[in-house]
Amino acid sequence: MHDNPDAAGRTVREVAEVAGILWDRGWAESNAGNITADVTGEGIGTPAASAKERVLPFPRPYGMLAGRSYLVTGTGRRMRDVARDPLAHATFLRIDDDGAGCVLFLPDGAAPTLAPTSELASHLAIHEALRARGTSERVVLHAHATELVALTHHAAFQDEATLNAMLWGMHPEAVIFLPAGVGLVPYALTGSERLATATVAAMQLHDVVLWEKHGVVAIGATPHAALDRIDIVAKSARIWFLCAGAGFEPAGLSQAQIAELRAAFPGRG
Ligand code: 2HA
Ligand code: ZN
Repeated sequence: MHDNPDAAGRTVREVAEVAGILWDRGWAESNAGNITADVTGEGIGTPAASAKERVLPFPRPYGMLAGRSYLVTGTGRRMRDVARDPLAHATFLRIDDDGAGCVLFLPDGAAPTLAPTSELASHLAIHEALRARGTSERVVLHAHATELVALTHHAAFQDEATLNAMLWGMHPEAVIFLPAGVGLVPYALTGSERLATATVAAMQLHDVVLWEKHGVVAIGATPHAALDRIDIVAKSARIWFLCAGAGFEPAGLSQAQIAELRAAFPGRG
C-alpha cells in the first residue's frame, strides 16, 4: 500500500503524537480539533486491496488540489483516540482529477462511517493556498487553545495590530518565530465556507490565525512544526494572563528590544 513507507509512517506517527499533545494541553476537548497533512507521493492515498472506498463530492471545486492525497482526522473523533489508534480515527482521501470531489480510502480497522473533519472546507482552502504559494508547508492544524480563545473575547484584541504588539511584547520567541504575528478572523460558523474564505485571506500574511471565540489554526511543514507555532503564541498569551491575573500590567519587551530581535533573527515579517 505504501510507495514510501518511511514517510508515510512518519506522517501518521506525527499526527498521532500531536493529537495526543493537543489532548494533554486541554486544547482538544471532546471531539475538538482536527489535522490534515498532504501525503501526496507518500503512497498512502493509494487503496489497499482490502480498503473500503467512498466517493465524496465537494460543495465547490479545489482545482489546485486535483490528484493530491491527504491524511485527514475524522469528524466527531477525539484527538485522544487519534493519538492511540490514528488509522482507526483518520482517513486518507484522494482529490479527483478535476478537483470536484474525492475518494475516501478507509484503512483496515477504520469504521465504515468514518468521514473527514467538519472543518474540511477550511483545511482544503488552506492547502489550496499553500499550493499556490509553493511552500514546503503541508500540514494544517486546528485546536481550541484555551488561552487563545480567551484572548479573542477581549475588546482590545479585536484589533490585529494591538493583539500582535501584545503577543510580541510578552516573549522573544514570538518575535523570532512569528515575525508577521497572527491573523484574527472574526467569528464565523464552524465548518462554513465563510470561515474558510476569511482564514485563507488571513493566511496570506500569517502562519497562525485565531478564530474569534472558537480556536486557532496553524500551518507547518510537519504536524509538530504547526503545533510549535500555536504553542509559542499560547505561551505569550499565558504570560499576559498570568500577569493580568496577578493584578499588574506586564511591562512587555521595549520597542528597542523587539527591533533588536528582528534584526538578529530576520524572518519573513
Ligand atoms: O473538529 O474543532 O471546529 C471539531 C472542531 C470544529
Ligand atoms: Zn474547532
